Amino acid sequence: MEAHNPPGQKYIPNFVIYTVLGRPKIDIQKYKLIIEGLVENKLSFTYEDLNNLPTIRITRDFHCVTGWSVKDVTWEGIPLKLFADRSKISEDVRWVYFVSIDGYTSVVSIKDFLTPDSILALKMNGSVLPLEHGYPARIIIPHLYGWKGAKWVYRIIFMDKYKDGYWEALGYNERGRVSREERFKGL
Ligand SMILES: Nc1nc2c(c(=O)[nH]1)N[C@H]1C(S)=C(S)[C@@H](COP(=O)(O)O)O[C@H]1N2
Ligand SMILES: [Mo]
Repeated sequence: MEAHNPPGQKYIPNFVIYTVLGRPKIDIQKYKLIIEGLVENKLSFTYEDLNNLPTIRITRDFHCVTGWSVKDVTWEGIPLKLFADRSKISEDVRWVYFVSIDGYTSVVSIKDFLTPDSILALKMNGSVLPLEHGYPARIIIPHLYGWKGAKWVYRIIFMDKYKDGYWEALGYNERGRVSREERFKGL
């Protein structure tokens, strides 16, 4: 889909599955997505609730910061902006922090979060998101490196101050934009 291959990336046919903290067990009856932080309304969604929200479908290349990319992955999910709108985020919000069931965390700027093709993905390539790719729900922000896309996400926290997630604490970049090769901190 993209006009140019991004700098420093090589295309491979299939995803490498990353589970730095293991593959969690999911009890879908108990699953809840919590929207909190600097919001007027704290929100909670069951998996059924999520499946009743409006979705968009996007096809984008996927880029891991370690140098591999996969062409034309199709995702279907809820625009992340919907969660910001419905919870009424404060105008002081600058960063958004994701917490996953496996204990993984990541952080993105509010600007990247509110991009029209930033989604909470429920489907991948036409099927319900496979467990290893983040079922029941994962973050997909196609213009950022893959590590920002928390799988098995269950808390979305709006913040004024920046806070490191898992990879950011190990030296990876705050923004993580692919086009600018924002791989590491201190650029
Ligand atoms: N919860 C969780 N989310 C995660 C990861 C992880 O280890 N745990 N790895 C990240 C990294 S580094 C990448 S590149 C993508 C890979 O997505 P995939 O495992 O669906 O291929 O997931 C991201 N989200
Ligand atoms: Mo990655």
